[in-house]
Amino acid sequence: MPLSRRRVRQAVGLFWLLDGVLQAQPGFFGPQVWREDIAQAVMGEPPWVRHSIFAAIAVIAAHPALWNALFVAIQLGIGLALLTDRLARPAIVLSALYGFGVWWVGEGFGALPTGFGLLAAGAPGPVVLYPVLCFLAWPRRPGADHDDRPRASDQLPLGRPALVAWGVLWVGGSLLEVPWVYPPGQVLTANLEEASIGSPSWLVHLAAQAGHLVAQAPLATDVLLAVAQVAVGLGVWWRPTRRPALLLALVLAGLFWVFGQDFGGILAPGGSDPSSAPLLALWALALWPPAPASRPTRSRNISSSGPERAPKKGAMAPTTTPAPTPRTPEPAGLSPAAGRRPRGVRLALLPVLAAVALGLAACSSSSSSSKATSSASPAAASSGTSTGTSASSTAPHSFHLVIKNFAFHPADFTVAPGATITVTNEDSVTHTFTARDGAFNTGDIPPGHTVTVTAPTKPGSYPYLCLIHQFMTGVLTVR
Ligand SMILES: [Cu+2]
Repeated sequence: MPLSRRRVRQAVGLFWLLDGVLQAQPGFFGPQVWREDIAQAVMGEPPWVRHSIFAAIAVIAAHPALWNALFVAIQLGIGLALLTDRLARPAIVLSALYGFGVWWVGEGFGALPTGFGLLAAGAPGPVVLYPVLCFLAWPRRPGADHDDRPRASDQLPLGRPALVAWGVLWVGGSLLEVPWVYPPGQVLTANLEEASIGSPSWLVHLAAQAGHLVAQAPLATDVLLAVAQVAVGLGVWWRPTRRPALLLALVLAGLFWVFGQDFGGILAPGGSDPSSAPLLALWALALWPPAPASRPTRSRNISSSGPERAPKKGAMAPTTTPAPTPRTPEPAGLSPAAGRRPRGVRLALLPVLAAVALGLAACSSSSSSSKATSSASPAAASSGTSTGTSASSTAPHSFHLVIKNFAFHPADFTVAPGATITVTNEDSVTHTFTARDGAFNTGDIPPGHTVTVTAPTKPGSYPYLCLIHQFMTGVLTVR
């Protein structure tokens, strides 16, 4: 099972080849895809990110065929170099530079600045994971590590840095589950919906089902996901929990791939990579420890109970076992007998404690954030583009509502009975403007479209939402 460093690099090379092939789809050689798809990448990003992306896209869209041919060549080149192990080092450096560019321009830094990034949805982005994995599997001497698989179960396949990076990735990912900005579960549901756009109908259906499930218990889902990610990130540090943690990582990667990433959209035209979940799985396999020798040797308990040390060449302790074993001698500290380590157990509890703490933090922060959102609504109203909510007693007979960055602007507003409400969708995904009691409904408003509805004639308060993204809510008052 354990992968050598070379195998890890080759696997990443295969991903680069796949991406290169996907990048060669006819659409990418025209300007349209760049303008449309990339507009999605800038959604909700801070201004400087948006501007830089638009500037870069303008350059690419001016000569799309030329640029895309270059991109295809770079990706195939990196893939071939890694796969054949020739020029692996320059290829890794190039992949980091190119990957950073894609991460910036193509992915808006994995949507991390928007508050919509989730490990489940592909954050921080495959183009980040490719180079990171390759640097962790950096060739020691050109061509020298053809088979450097770790053989003893206390050896770390990619060394300790891989564990550190893994922990940062997963524990960091758990922080993204904390409802900092949006109420619990909403970022997840929004991502589920969005990932499935343009995918085959069975996948859209599956994502919708998952979305409904999350909507039933949003906070519990967030907490559960956060706890699982912390367990994955920290569990690999202790030998007894390493395999379960990696197994959990594989399960999560599978769920992420299907529900959060929709296979990276490669089932639909225009998909340019299989997203990050396969990389998470590859990484988990690369960390997988070799099977412990089955012989119950009473070896000395030398190895530390805490985080393990990177393998050393001569680390094997001279055994005092009377009968010398015929095959490979077993390194110290990995027999079942050595498994009783009180301190190790206590340390292994850390991820659980951290998870509980995180869960509590999530709870408290969610309750405060839901308050914050409701009070934030009036503030959002100021950005409304309308004759709108003035304090005057005469409510307007026409009103312009704008949908932008997955929110209604303004969220709460007042109109006269039977007023005309014009709704413009400035996002690059479809939204609706729908009363919870069905008093009005625009139906689907495609990106860039404007739709008009008539306000109810009966005065009162009408809570409304977007049927597709049910966290998008507001209240229409008729008086
Ligand atoms: Cu919507």
